[in-house]
Amino acid sequence: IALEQDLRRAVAREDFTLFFQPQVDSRTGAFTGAEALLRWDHATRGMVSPAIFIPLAEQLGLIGRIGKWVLTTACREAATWDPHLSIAVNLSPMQLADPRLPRTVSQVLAETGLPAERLELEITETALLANDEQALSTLSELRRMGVVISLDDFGTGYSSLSYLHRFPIDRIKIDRSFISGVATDQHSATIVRAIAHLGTNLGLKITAEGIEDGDQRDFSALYGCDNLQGYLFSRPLPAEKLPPAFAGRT
Ligand code: G
Ligand code: G
Ligand code: MN
Ligand code: NA
Repeated sequence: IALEQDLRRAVAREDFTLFFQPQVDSRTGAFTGAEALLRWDHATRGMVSPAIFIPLAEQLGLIGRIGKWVLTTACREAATWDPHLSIAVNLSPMQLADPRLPRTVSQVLAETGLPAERLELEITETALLANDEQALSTLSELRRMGVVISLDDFGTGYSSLSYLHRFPIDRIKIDRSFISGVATDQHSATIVRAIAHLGTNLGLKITAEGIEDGDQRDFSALYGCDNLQGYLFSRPLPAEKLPPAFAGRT
């Protein structure tokens, strides 16, 4: 299909941009960093969502190159920020399955000068389900390097609890489908409280995603989410539109 050819061309030309969505400390409101969100600005289709082209990129064997570009671009940008701020980068299941990932990450960190502690890699439960042994050894190695591992879209996958037990995970990101209902729907509120309680007691950090109003913010903060992300604070932005607090001191 046409999209396939376009994607091959886009990869060859590195026709992508990264947006950055700021995150804040739930107690102080200060920025803690941002999540990098990939965009493909297609000539006729407009912005194509990664939800559509990442699976295609995996199928076509293009994910390695796209992933490396995202990682390099995100780390290079974050290296210019205030050193308290971190960058979160999404990894697709196939990236996690690639045994070369730790080496790629360590090369990118060396090349960009970003300290490993400032890089957070977001993986999904699906990625863990798909490649158990490989994922375990890769995540352990990344962790040894000092990289932070977070479990994205938490609560929407399969047996979440066994993953928390089995894999070296530092943070969980509670999916926005639960956060959106915390003030209006008892079930959502109960689920968010339970996830935050469980995570905190397992020694994990918790991010609440998709915060759109003050009630969702207050609820998430009250029940132990240390980090908040959502349109209430900021939409995903091009690097040059990030707030002044992101500017490095040099
Ligand atoms: O930002 P947006 O709503 O378009 O993101 C849609 C989906 O694409 C989300 O699930 C997000 O995690 C994923 N995504 C965004 N950027 C990247 C990326 O750089 N790599 C991968 N693998 N997924 C991404
Ligand atoms: O799957 P992942 O969590 O990586 O995807 C993040 C996606 O959520 C991005 O596409 C981003 O644009 C979107 N997003 C971020 N904040 C909000 C929000 O407050 N509301 C909604 N509806 N979407 C959000
Ligand atoms: Mn994410
Ligand atoms: Na998510």
